[in-house]
Amino acid sequence: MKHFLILPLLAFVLFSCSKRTAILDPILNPVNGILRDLPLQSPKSTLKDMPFKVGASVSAELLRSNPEYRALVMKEFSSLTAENAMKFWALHPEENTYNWKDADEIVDFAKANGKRMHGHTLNWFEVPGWVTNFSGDTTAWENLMRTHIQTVVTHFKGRVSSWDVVNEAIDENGGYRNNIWLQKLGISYIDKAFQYAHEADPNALLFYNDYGHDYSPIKRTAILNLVNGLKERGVPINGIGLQFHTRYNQPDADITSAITSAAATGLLVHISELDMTVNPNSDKNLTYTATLAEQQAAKYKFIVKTYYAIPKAQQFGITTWNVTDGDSWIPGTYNRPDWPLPFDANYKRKPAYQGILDGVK
Ligand code: 9MR
Repeated sequence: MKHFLILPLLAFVLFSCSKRTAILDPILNPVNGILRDLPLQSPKSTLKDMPFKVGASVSAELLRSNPEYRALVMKEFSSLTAENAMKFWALHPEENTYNWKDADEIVDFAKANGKRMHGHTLNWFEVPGWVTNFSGDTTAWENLMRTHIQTVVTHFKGRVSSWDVVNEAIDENGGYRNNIWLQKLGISYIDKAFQYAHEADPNALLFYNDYGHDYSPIKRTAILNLVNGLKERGVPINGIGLQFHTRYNQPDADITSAITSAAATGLLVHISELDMTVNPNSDKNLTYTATLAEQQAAKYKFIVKTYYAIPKAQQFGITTWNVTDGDSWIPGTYNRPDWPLPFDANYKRKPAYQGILDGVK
């Protein structure tokens, strides 16, 4: 009789030990060493339960083909941005061809799962070849820009509630970025892009989105001057997107300056593309230690805490750029190992995840 009891007990003890070892022993984790799935603060709390929207940029292809990715996105986030599917080259690859498939799939997914959908982006320097090769006078260029913006905004009207209208119009020295729109239309292209978007959907919230607030005071000042000028001229702008492709060792004071100065515009503030390199020097042999992961978590926490201190009415939300370390754009773009996000490549929560939750404690 006794061994009927002992066997299950033994199995349970062995099972518990093996789980514990797997969690604590970095060598047994096949992917990134120290990563582990954190227990949640309470069984039900996820990023969806934060006091403001928490989103991620997503890929249509991964949502379609990867059930774990899809389940994680469903479970954790309350807002989505298309990583690439709404870019000019994705939606409008030829002059008379629009390709809505990927973007519509993401928007349908967001709607079916009760998530806010943020649009990215109506105007950017990255354009398809047909735009680069387009020839025409100022009116023809205005028409091209208006047609694109209004066709896209109209297509998603009522389904996409906010847009990054103009993306990255300021260069590293604080001047206007020398892109095709500046060359063909002059600086008024920025005002016009907002006006065209507003005409097509007066209910959509319109954002100016850029990077560098956290590490470049010159760029930050130029961006704030730009958005304050838009406001003063009565251009329909509702918010400012701080991309925040930041670093685990960016000084706290820089982060505070970036967030509080954006809030001082009175606009909605969206931390729109948050990720955090732990390998800013591109060390090809770097490993992700527990210390590095904890430092990263502390910086995530500081960002969230600082954001949570701005007026509630301006808290549009925080969006991470990509979902996990496995789909981050950073390792491929910079050809280096990196672990920038709150989830590891196995879809498990990292210390950075807990850092985000702790930021609003
Ligand atoms: O993550 C995006 C990557 O997959 C694309 O190849 C790249 C070029 O379109 O854009 C990346 O996203 C960028 C975003 O659209 C604007 N801010 C910087 C982001 C990272 O480069």
